[in-house]
Formats: sequence, structure tokens, C-alpha cells
Amino acid sequence: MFDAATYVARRKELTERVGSGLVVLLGHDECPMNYADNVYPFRQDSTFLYYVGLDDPGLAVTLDLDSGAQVLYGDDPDPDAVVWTGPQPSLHNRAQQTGMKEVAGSDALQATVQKALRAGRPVRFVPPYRARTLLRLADLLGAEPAQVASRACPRLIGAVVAQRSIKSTEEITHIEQAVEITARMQTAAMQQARPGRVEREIAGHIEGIALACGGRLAFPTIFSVRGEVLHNPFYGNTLGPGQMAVHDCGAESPEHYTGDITRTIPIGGRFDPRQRDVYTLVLETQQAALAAVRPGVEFRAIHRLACEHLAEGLKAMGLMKGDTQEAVAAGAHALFMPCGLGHMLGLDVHDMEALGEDYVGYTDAIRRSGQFGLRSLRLARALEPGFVITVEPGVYFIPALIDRWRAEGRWTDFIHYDRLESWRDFGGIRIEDDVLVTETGGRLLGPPIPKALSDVEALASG
Ligand SMILES: [Mn+2]
Repeated sequence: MFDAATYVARRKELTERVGSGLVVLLGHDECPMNYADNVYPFRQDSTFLYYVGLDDPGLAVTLDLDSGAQVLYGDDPDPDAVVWTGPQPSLHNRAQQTGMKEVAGSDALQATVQKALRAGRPVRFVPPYRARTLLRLADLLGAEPAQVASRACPRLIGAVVAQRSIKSTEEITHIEQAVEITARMQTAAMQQARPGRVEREIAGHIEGIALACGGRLAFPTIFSVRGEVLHNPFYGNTLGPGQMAVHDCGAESPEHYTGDITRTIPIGGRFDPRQRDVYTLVLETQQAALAAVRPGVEFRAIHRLACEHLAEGLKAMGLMKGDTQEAVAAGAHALFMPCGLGHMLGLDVHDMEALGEDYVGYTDAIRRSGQFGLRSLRLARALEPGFVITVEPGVYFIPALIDRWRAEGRWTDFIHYDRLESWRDFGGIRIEDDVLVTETGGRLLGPPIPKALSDVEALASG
């Protein structure tokens, strides 16, 4: 974790932003996998990590914004547990690490919350996404579980989003460390993705790199020759010559900051002419989008620019037709890119998504579109210095979507359905990098990761 001063300053800023009431920050408990004592690897809640930093289960914090009291709740280790866990720090030691003085047993939290409620004071918490946290909040509030989510505090959510959106220099260092590990994973996959190997062999090797570098995966790796399935968790295909593997992976740094990088790898080491055309289009689109990153520009405008770039290229390939701007305004290009151009990145790979995507990526003035494709854009609002974002255009040929749109007669003015028949088994291509918004533009984070067509071919052909 960072120095205590970092967490003290973050909590002070939160206090000033929110103003009054009792803030309750719940850390995570262990989460059983198949029986109580066999648990998933522990992952702390990211908002708790941000304000408290303590990476252990069973902790909570209250910030009394009126009195200034800050209390860490938890339990000192059971002396007998030392057999299983080895020596563990006391609650007091933990409090010192995060710059807090006052501690209390876990049981005391209920009384603190109930006292605030009885006094009619606002009890502020962020939306729970784990069942255990939801039930704990229900218990603390004396509410039905179904009522808890609606009592999450928009003012607290807004303050947390405002703070976590702007990455400090020390956070950027950790994100770059995560991207550096992720770069090794990408390079290794390019070297190992040979005809005859099975996807899981590559996925397993990549996961090992994350672990060996002191972190874990930030999300389940996508490594698939079925790249048109956007979040494909299946690793059972054998790599065949002439196929492409979409590889979207990210490591966490030891401090839980994440990387999120995608490359598309030609199996056998050479893209065929059609693959080259689409790869070049996606890469040029990404470069155009990256060049447009600067403070004050709405990310939805960069998304639109990227979509127009793709549609223009698809027209040149004979797959789309008509006026490019009209086609994109109508959403016809979403047949090929049905998702958003990118998202924020930080302690979460989709940073702060648990707080509510519309709080993170939208504002009162910039509302989410209901249009297919555009409605999946996670980030729309204007960029600010200190934002860390992904830029990840792609082109996908999704047979089920092509068939449905064709049957519905959708956008026949903009799409050459007949010509798409020979592209049904093409798969997909995505290229993704992580970018810091600076005062004047954007800076790619981490080391250069091969993406020029000839560099990727060179690595993939050994
Ligand atoms: Mn991403």
C-alpha cells in the first residue's frame, strides 16, 4: 500500500466533497468457492482500497463527516489461528498503516450506524455488488435486502467518482507497472500461438506470468480464435494456420492497479490479404482515435470519429455503402463494431463500474444513448487530465447478428449483405491500448507492445 499520508489526504478530500453524515466503507470478506474454508483468492473492494488501502478481509471504516471521527472496525486475530495463517498484524497496526487512530470490534459497527439513523443523520454508502456486502448493509440498516441498493448515496458516489477518475502520479506508476506485466503476457502469447496448440495452453501460460510478476489477472483472459465473440471465456479450440486469435488480457500490479491490452495474432505468422486489410483499418482507426485524445474532448466524439473511420474503410472494402456520416448516425456500422471505443481504467479494469456506469461515464447533460452499439459506450463525457482510458476499436463479423439484421432488412442502404456471406467465418480483430490524458493530449502507458502488422507477424512467426 501507499504511505498513510496518501489515504489520510484522500479521506480528507472525500470529507470536504461530501460534507456531512456518516460514510460507511465496507471491505470485502473471504468468499467461499465450494465450501467455507476453501476460498477464492482474496480481492479487496476497490473503493475500500482507494480510501483505506488495507488489503485484508473483514474490515470496515466509518467516517463521521460532522465530528471528524474516523474508525477502523475489525477483529484482532484469534491466537489459535496463527497455526493456519502465521502471525497477523493487530487491528491497531493496521489502523496505523492507513493513518487512523481509532479502532473498534466488528460488532460495534451496527451501533454506530443505528445511532446515526436514530438521530436522523444520513448514512452514506456506495452500491453493493457482492451478496455478502448487501446482506451486511441490510443488517446494519435494519432494512430488507431488496431495499438496500436504492439507499446507496448519489452524493457519495459522485464524490468517489470525481476523486478516483483523476489518477495521481503514484497511481500512474502502478498502472504502468500493470501494463508492463501485461506487455510481457502479450509478447509471450505472440511467440507461443502456433498452429496445433490449444488456446488453453496459451491462456494458462499468460496467467502464470501475471502470478509470477506479483499480481493476478485483472479479469479472465480472452484468448480465442472466435474473436467475434466479444467476451469469449472458452479456451478449447486448437489453433489452425490462417486463423487469428484475439488476445485481450490484463494483469493487476501488486497494488491492484490494472492493465488492459488487446492484440490480434495471425496463427502461423502471416495475415492473409483480407486479414491484412481489416487489421490495417483497425490499427489506423486506433491511431486516429489516439491522436484525438486531449482534455476537453468528449470521448463520445472520439468514439464517433473511430466509427466513421471504420465505416469509411468498410465502404472501401465493399462491405458498406452510402454516406458514411449518415450510416454512423443511424448506427449501421454497429453490425461490425457493436461496442464502445473504451472505458476508464484504474483499480478496476472497467474503473468504478460497480458505482454505476452512468455516474462514471456520463453527466446530467451527456446522457446514454439507447441506440444499439452506442448504448454500450461506457465513457462519453469530456476527458480531463489524469484520466486513464482504453482505446480499443475492433471489427467483428458476427454471423448471428448479420443474419438477424438481414432478415429484418435493417440498414440495407448502408450494408452489402450479399458480399458479407464470404466473411461469415472471418472472426474479429481488436487492438487496445491504455492511455493517460495529459494537459495537452494523450500518452500511451507502459512499454511499446508490438502492433505494427510486420512486428506482430515477425513475433508470431518466430
Ligand atoms: Mn478494455
